[in-house]
Amino acid sequence: MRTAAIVGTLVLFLVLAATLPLLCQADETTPRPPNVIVILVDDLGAIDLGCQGSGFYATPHIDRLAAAGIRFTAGYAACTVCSPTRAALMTAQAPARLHLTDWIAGHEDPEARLKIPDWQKHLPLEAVTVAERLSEAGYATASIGKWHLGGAGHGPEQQGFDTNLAGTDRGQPPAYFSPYTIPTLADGPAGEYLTDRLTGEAVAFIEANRDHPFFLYLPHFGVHTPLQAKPDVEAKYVAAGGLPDHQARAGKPIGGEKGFEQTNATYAAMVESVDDSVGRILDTLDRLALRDSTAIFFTSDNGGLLPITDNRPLRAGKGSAWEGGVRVPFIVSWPSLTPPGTTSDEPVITMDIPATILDLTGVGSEPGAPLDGESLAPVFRGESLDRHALHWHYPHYHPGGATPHAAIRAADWRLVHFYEDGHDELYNLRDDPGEQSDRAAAEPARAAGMRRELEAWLEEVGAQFPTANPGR
Ligand SMILES: [Ca+2]
Repeated sequence: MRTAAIVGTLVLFLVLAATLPLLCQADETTPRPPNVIVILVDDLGAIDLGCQGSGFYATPHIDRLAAAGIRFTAGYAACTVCSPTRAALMTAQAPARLHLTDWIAGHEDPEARLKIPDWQKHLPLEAVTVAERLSEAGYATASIGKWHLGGAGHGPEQQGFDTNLAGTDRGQPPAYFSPYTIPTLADGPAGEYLTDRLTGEAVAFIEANRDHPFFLYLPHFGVHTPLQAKPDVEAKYVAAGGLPDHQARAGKPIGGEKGFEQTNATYAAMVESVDDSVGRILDTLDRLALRDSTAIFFTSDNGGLLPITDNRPLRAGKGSAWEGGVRVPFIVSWPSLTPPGTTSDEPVITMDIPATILDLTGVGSEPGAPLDGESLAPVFRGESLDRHALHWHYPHYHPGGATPHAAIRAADWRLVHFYEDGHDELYNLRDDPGEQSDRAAAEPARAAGMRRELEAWLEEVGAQFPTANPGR
């Protein structure tokens, strides 16, 4: 008891010692540390925003956010499915390094040609998250929305978040209208809409911490299935020529102004509700005079799901080996650092978000922990990153048809290696963003070089590989 009290006092002292220098910055001599907001939309496709080229979905508030900062035109998710990208966002480490390489709980096919590795089905408690680093530095932290990195005992509360609302091991909500029956979120009034509710909780968290540095992680369930939208919003898109979800799949696509077949009015309304959320967050920051002291990151965890949305000109969508599976919107607004209204074609990836946060808040990463992301600070200054390539590794089968593969992007080139038969495909994304013309045979030296670079990276991060399936 006495020992516990002494230890407790010591811990309290250490926490205060670690926290005070940061909190003391809140006086008149130094600006307080920036607040950080990360808005992660689930399954939002690369072309699903007005500022990204959608002619059908209306996203004025996200477009406003982009106009206030940098929009990356070659933004990538760390994986083609949910959980690995979320793990990468929390840790700044690649899914291949974490061995968390598929959506939890994943998909097994005993008849498949290859046997998938014994992968990690929750984010290990030893992993040091950006929330833990910020929390140790004195930030108030909240995760409001989808977690999908493990259940009880492996939730946001165990990974540095003071508050967890709606986060569970589940990858989608049972329902978008209350009663939600999400164990970590009290139901609201009947008919309340989940995206609005999470936004309200986020606004309340910002208001409660207006005088204290905060980290708000807002991983919306929208726009993941089940497709359920507010009827009045959906009606607007029906009036604009779209079709409700139950009709859209069988209906004739109308095509947007750029020929995109984004016609699902239910999905469009779900996107608009997320856009409304961003608008309310921005309005709250303006109202509390916090906009200039708050950094905002906006992205998606994987590409858009076909045929609900359309990722063209990119090939395919969520769960695939192609650009449509991993290209996502990627926007950063860090007042005083990101020049307003700019775009960058620097290829960037999920892990860059925590790396940037840890760098620019001054908090820093856990000593000794490998970082697979880069701080985007040089890009904010108009420079390029000193990085040769981005990498992906998916040693799994996806119900949508993808087979185990890995990929690398260097400059304009992207090589995809398929584990079943060992063949490579090579695409020049500048000439061929839709990955229609495989150049592997025409450029064997380039393909071999990129393959070697990919293999070296997989070895460096300790990736797990699929093996021959003895049961087949
Ligand atoms: Ca997802």
